[in-house]
Amino acid sequence: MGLSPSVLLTEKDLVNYQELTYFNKQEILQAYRVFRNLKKQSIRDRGEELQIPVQMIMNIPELKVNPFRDRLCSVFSNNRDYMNFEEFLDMMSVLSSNAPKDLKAHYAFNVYDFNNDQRLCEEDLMQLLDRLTCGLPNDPSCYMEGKLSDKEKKKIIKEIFAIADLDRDQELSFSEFCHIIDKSPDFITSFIIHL
Ligand SMILES: [Ca+2]
Ligand SMILES: [Ca+2]
Repeated sequence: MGLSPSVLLTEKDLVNYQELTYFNKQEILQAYRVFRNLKKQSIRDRGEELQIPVQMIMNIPELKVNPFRDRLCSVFSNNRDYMNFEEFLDMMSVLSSNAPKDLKAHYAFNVYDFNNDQRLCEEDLMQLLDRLTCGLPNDPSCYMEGKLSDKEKKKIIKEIFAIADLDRDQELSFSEFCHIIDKSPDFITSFIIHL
């Protein structure tokens, strides 16, 4: 169902996208405007499908200040360097305030699982805390000082494990992660943005 760069959304597309996302018609059209505006700056036309470099998507105002924007794009795109409209729409839909908390939790877990092994280990949580407190590493535009020391981070992680690591294997499975989400909603505040 890839969209050609020159084609506007049809009524049928709009109906389909409303079924597949948590967006209404206006929100889908708004997402499409944002996506198509990027096209003006640079596009790669792969056959008939419009694809936008992930690097450009990460710089839209809605994502620019999100400390997980590189991970979000990586989780939602099949081709890690480019995104098509459906992938973009899917990402924005999950990030919207309409998306249910358990769906956000599912994607939050994948985003926080930096080494992609379906578990959150101490190393993943260290990176998570760094990004929550300082922003995106190697990006001066959203990086702030005020980093926690390793000792402070380890203390917090110890507390997280004490609450949520039910089988005591020093890692969080998805179901263990959900305990943290229930107790500390801050963990998914990075998962709500508005178009
Ligand atoms: Ca992991
Ligand atoms: Ca565990």
